Amino acid sequence: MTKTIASEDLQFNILRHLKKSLGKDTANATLYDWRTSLSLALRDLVVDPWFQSTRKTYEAAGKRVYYLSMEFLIGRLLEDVAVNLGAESASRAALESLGLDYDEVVHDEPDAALGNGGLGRLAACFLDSLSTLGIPAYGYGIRYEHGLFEQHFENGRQIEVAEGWLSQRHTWEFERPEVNYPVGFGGHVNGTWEPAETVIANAYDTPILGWKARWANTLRLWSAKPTVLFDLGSFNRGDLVGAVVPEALARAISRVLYPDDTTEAGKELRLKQEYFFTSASLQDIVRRFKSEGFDIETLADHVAIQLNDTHPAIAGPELVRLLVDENGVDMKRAVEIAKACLAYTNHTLLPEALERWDLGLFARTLPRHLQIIEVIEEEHLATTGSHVRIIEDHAVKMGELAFVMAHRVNGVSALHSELVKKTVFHDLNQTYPDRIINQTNGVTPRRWLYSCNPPLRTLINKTIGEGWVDDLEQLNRLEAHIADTGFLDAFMAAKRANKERLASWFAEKSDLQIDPSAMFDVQIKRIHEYKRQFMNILETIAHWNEIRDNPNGEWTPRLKIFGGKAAPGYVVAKEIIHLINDVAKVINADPVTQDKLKVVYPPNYNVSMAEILIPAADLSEQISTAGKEASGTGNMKFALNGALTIGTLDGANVEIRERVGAENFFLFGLTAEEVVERRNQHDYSRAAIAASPRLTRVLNQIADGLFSPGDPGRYHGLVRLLHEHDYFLVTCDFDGYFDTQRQVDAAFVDHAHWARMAALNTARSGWFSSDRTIRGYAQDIWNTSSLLDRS
Ligand code: NBG
Repeated sequence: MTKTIASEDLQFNILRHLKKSLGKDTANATLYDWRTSLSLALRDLVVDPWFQSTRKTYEAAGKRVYYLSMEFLIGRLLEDVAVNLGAESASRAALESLGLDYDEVVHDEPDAALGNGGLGRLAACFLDSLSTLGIPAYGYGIRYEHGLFEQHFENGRQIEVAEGWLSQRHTWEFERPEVNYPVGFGGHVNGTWEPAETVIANAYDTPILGWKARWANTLRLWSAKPTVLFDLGSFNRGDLVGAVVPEALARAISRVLYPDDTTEAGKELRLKQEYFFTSASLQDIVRRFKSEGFDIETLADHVAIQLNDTHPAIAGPELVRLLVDENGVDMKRAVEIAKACLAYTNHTLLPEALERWDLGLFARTLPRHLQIIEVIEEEHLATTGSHVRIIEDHAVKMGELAFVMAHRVNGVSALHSELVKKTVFHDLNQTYPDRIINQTNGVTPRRWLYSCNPPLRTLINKTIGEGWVDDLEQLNRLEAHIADTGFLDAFMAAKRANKERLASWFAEKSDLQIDPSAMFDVQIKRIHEYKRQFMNILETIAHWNEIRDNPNGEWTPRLKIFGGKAAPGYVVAKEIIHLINDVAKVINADPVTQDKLKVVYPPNYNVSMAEILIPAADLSEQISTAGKEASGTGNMKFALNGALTIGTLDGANVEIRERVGAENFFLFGLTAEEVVERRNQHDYSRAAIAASPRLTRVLNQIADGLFSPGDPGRYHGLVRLLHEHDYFLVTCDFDGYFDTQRQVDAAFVDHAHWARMAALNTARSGWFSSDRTIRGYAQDIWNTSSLLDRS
């Protein structure tokens, strides 16, 4: 149990850090100084639980989980730490007595945006749950100097600007100069591998504290350094630029996050990043294992390695290499041991996202690994009779490699796992029928309810106590209060408070006046054709048309909120962004629809923005083409915070609907099977457009330049795409979507009924905790358990 933290002590320590760690006095302290001092004062309190957890882990001599991920989309940490320490009110009070505002200080922290979207955020939620559950674990990744780019809008267009979170001191990390490993690239194999170049991976550790500070694990991120800091020879010859080249080349490896979530990067630097962090992590894992004196034969009894997508799939051959070349294990046995340690999570079925490396590039960069992969492939083909190759069409297929080298492969929602079996890994599933399992994603309730939604947290605590925070299924106890109008009123009052908070946030950022009683309809996620922000904005236009046709009708006021970034090279996604901004400009300026419809698209959506938007949402847009969204996790956050979903039968929407009840969910659209059938029909999109006067009208308006008056041709490409190659079936689902939105309108004005549906969404979302997900991984994949002493 945590000790109560007194605000006087905290204040003393804040002032001590201000003076001794930052060298500032109170008269000259900036917001940054105060935030850093508070962070350091709280960080001091994290160290003991962190050490205790490490000690317990060594004592137990059991298994550790190693979560290898190219991405950790963490967001801010200060509030997280304060909450887990139980030091939120003490921090508030300490700052207040210093004349400072806690919320302002907390919001000064830049997001650690070391990820693109769902996959990276899931990794962050998993770290939180591993610590809350007391499962000994390390997260391993890359300490990117520049995280996900900052998004700006210039005349409605997305502009990318480099992000610089490390330009300030990152208070939460501890540099470990003594923990470093060489990572080689290129060269030749003459019996042993002689790499042509080597960089150094240097560790930085961030403690990850669990709920009530009962346990803390470590996130270890690697930074690339050169073996020789400065080429003095070049310098002495007068070549100043040449002298810094080795350093620049080495550092390039951890310089920047690839800003793409679903298309293959295919670049040499990306392959180097993947190998860089995987190799450093595995060297670290083997070193730790050996330091405990265990026999290398027992590696899998102590080490569970989870591959977050194929990005670290090189772990298979790398672990074999370490066992064979550096620990004298026989090749066949090394492959067996590696398989027993490794498991792989698939996060997407999109063919363009399945990593394949050009064989020539791969052979040049990792010649020893290519040899090992040949051995792995040969053994796989010979022992199983399978025809699925790892090396094919002059490429190394990382999905197949990860699959073959894993003892378990999992999808991230029930539907997705079934589709993994039927599609991408159909043949491998026949060969290894027990290997694919499902672990439906989850989200951490600490960040995604407790911290981000204080009004609702307070109401829930008052109604059922605080046990739900680390046992989220307890939320079902709220159901006993569903018939109580007092409870429902309080529930909607909490929602209203969040909407008002958001309205003032908008007022601060722009001159837009928002009416908090309008329905807040939110779609926030990466911009992608399959996620169909395009369909959402088309429906918005159609709705606007109908209001204009009948301005005195009974319209339910709506605020359409969009948020999200497009990959810099994804042309269509960027056009969709531009269109949304252009449409917003026209609609928001229309006096006829003024108080009925508004469209906002705040730039630079990130974790912190999600924390303001989600609690304020009435309606959650989860409208992907069925079969394309592996799971979704935003969908869970919305339901948990009492938003109703409008969505397709895709990803985890299916399970959300099952749990919250079909009557509390707005369903529309083709199913995954129907999507496949429809694509086989001749000219399906033209037929759908012709059958929908509403859609035809909207597309004509766009094509006529109604939203781009000075540049009428601006969206001809987008409109043509829908006619000729509507791969994501926007046209086919449009009418169903429009009609369902009108049902939402009607439901929203029945306040009592809406309140009941919203509260039931919260009450029945407990299963979507990442604690439940991690328990599933621990039991079905890792075979490990909690070391928490619950007494
Ligand atoms: C994403 C899927 C989401 C899923 C997250 C986490 C990638 C490659 N995939 O549907 O698109 O929720 O992974 O599993 O980012």
